[in-house]
Amino acid sequence: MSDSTTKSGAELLIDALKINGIQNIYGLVGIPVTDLARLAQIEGMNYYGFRREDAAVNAAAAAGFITGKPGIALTVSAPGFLNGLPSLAQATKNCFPLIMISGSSDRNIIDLDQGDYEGLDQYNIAKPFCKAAFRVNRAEDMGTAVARAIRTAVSGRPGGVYLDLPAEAIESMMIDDKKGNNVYEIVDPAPSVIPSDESISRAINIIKNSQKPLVIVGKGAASARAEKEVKELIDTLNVPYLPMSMAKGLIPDDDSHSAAAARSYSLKNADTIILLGARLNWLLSHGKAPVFNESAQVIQIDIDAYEFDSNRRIDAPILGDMKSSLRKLIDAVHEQEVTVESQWLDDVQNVVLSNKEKMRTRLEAGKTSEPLNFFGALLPLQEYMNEHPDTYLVSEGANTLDMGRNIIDMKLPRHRLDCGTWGVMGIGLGYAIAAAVETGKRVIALEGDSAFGFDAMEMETICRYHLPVTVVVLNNGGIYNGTDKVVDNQPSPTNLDPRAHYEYLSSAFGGDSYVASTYSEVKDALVKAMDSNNPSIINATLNPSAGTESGHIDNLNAKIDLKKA
Ligand code: OXT
Ligand code: ADP
Ligand code: MG
Repeated sequence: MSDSTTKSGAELLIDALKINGIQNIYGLVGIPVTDLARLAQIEGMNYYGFRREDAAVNAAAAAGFITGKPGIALTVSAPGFLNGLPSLAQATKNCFPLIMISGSSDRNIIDLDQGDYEGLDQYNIAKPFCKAAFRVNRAEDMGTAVARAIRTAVSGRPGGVYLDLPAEAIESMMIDDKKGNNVYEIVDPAPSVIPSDESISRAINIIKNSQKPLVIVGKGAASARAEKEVKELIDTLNVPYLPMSMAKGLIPDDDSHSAAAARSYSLKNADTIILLGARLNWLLSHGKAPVFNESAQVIQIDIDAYEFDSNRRIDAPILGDMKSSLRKLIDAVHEQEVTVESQWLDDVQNVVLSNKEKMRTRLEAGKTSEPLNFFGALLPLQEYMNEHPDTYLVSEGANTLDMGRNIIDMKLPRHRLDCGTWGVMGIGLGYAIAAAVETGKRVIALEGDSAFGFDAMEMETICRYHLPVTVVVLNNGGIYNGTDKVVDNQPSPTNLDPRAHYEYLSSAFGGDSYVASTYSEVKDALVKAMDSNNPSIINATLNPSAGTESGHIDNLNAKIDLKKA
């Protein structure tokens, strides 16, 4: 232990996190980081212990998205580090600010490959999967390492940072002469990036000549906390917008400018696309025909110039942070009195109304559908979220994800988290835990039965901390559905057991359990579960034939003629 004039690397790490306003650590301990986690608690931080590192790192990533400060994850060396690595990569892909800290073996043993306990060259392995990796070899560098990690995670395009802590650095001591320990609060961790006047003028000229502009709002605008500016731009121009899934709620989904229910129509017919913090990746069909109009002009605001021209020509790139860029663009719209014909919004609204009417009919039929289908199971969630918009919603699965996204309206920013840019299963419970911990609000984790299986053991974590999380499992007995049959002597690759009692996983750890097989039962269970504030699982048993291959993205499957085989 240190005396009053010396400090260990561990103490300096905790001091540096605390002085920068970081309160929570999500992790899984063992050699060499157990005492580090204990010390964090003694020093007044909150430590949340998980059952697998990927869930802990996912939780930290979600904490980063929700709070705008980097979430902190802690793992042990080699296997713990490797379990956490996919989530570090995902956070980086999703542009979520995160610092994954892993204990590691000492450099001299690793470099000579002398067979240390859980020895692995983690620092070099992590590099391709994150924005930056740093290794701290001396206690006196701890403050600098934390400063660099925080600044890298949150500035520019946010992302994951890896911090490698050899055991020696954790326990090594330095004289704490206050002035020299390098632990300090970072000044302006994510500085504003103001776009150039030329880039704004270019965009304004395009909007002036446009009859049918469509704004696409992505999770970059949500990360930037630019909801006020996004709404102001859309209201001022009076144009439709399409929210990407984690941008839902930035403007309430029931806003009359929303084109979410006229997705194909608005993308195909827009003559100008204004991209706000959304990449033209697979989720937006790479900006290409037939989904997009090839001759549409594209304006793109992004903090990372790397994104411009990634998939198609960007006619007006605006490099800047979202809030500053939108402020300048909106001011220019006002100054130059730019207006857009309202006919375009009317046309989009007509398609929205017609599609919503079709959806309403399906939902109404779902109320009485037995066995239960997705519409009947999701309608109670729509109704609940309409009444309690401050509830956080985490979602994953294929049909569960796609239908839930279309059916459940969001009204508040950053309240929806889902499987993101990679479409990854296994984020659900980690994200739900972080949402509950960071906000103190109630959380629904809406899970396909396959998706739930990836991190179901975190139900114990939820129960141990008594978090107000209700997991709703839409159990159709399979990946996509439960009726696939390929050969007689084996379950199909997509089969799961439709009789599985997922709800037992809650009662096993002291939480509440519900089974529901009709609309009314799901509705009753959800109200009871949410009112109780207890951890709970609702096992909603659906018709095993409900659900289609890959949900809405079957077009991405590699198809083989199975009959020929
Ligand atoms: O305009 P048109 O006519 O086109 O209509 C559109 C909208 O206008 C309209 N709409 C509405 N109408 C009326 N009212 C309302 N409110 C409304 N809103 C919209 O509806 C249509 C469709 O709209 P949408 O959805 O916006 O448009 P579209 O074209 O679908 O959008 C395209 C996308 C790409 C933007 C969208 O689909 C999207 O965001 N998709 C995300 C897809 C995704 O990420 N999927 C997850 C991965 S799938 C697969 O990979 C899975 N795996 C493999 C695996 C993974 N992923 N990870 C790991 C670690 N290992 C393995 C597995 C194992 S999924 C999976 C498990 C699946 O089984 P589960 O049991 O968990 O789940 P179930 O499927 O439920 O059984
Ligand atoms: P979605 O999946 O919702 O379409 P993406 O994750 O593909 O969104 O895109 C998010 C984009 O937002 C990234 O290109 C990222 O660089 C950008 N971004 C992130 N934060 C900011 C910010 N503060 N200002 C501007 N752009 C941002
Ligand atoms: Mg399923």
